[in-house]
Amino acid sequence: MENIKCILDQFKFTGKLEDCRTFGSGHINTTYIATYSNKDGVRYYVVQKVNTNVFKNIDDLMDNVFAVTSYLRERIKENGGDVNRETLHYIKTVDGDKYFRDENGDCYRAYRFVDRSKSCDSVDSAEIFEKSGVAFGRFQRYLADFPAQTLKETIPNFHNTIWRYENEFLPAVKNNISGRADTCKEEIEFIKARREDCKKLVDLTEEGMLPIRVTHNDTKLNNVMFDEDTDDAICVIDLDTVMPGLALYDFGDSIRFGANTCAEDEKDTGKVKINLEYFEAYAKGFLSEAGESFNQCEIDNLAFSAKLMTFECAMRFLTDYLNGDTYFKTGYAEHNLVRARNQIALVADMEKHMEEMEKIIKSIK
Ligand code: ADP
Ligand code: GN1
Ligand code: MG
Repeated sequence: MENIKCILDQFKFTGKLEDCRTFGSGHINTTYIATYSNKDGVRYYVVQKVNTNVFKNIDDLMDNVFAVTSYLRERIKENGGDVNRETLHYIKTVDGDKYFRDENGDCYRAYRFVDRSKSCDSVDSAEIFEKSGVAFGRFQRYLADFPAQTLKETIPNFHNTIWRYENEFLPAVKNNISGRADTCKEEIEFIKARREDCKKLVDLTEEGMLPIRVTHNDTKLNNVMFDEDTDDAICVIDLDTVMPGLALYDFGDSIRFGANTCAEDEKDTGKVKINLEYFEAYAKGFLSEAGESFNQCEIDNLAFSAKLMTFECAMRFLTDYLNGDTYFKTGYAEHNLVRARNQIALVADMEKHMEEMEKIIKSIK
């Protein structure tokens, strides 16, 4: 705790430090929960070391998250919500900065732990998943009039799937830095066979068919906090990739993670399937909040977006495996390959069930 204490001292926390430990299962940042006590009881704070390999410009990133959270606070107030629990509340450093950079160049930021909340790494029921859909849909609706041009692109081309294919995946295969290309020939071919899919949403956007909106872009289930008692989804977190994007990215990425019958890194790919009941539940929740403003092209591509976001993630995991695991946190040597195989199995199962997925979307009004 000694090392992290020097970091904690840089923030305006109140009370006496009781405990600080790592927390959560995100693949990018390193998250700590710090416990402070005072005469009224205990208070928890979240402190994060931001991944500067992934996010190159931390000033831009923190400007984005401060701007988005203060805008959201106004929307929540207007709608009679609880501003303390329904969006992140960042805490400035003792010097009044939005984050602290230490002598090694590592960057830390802090916010309040959302009171009486929990996060979930897997979906236990259709109801819970529907609730997360409501939260992400509402997030998009609340940000509908946010001045998108003021947001910095924290990761350029984040969901530009064809760009990732041409500029990241193909070079990774060609350069084979890790020497692992021989161990994943089938997976490489699976991705190559679907090159045309990579362009579809980018092309529709360029043709003016899909509107650019302010989107979250990383809508996996553990990026929303649930109420400990009621299981209501109360607060969308992990705002580092809030950028101009497509509503379809947010929809598709949630399905990729939450409507998989298995964890994203289940090794037995025979168990990996799309859960259509969960797919329907999420679509209902998400569309009940965000759907009113959607055009027909957005509606028509919801099912496809689930497949595309899963495909993109498969390609990103495989790319990272080929590059020698430099992007995602991994727990063991083959972790990225296991994740890529899992996501490939899910794409294959979605392809089998695409007609049913389309039908489900049509049935939702
Ligand atoms: P990463 O980019 O690594 O995914 P996140 O911002 O999603 O980082 O944080 C990782 C985990 O930490 C979350 O999944 C959640 O469990 C926990 N967490 C983050 N922020 C909060 C918060 N304000 N209150 C409670 N838990 C949080
Ligand atoms: C990362 O940060 P986290 O764990 O919520 C990644 C997402 C991937 C996801 C795969 C900034 O999300 O894009 O879909 O892992 N975030 C970033 O689980 O790259
Ligand atoms: Mg996260």
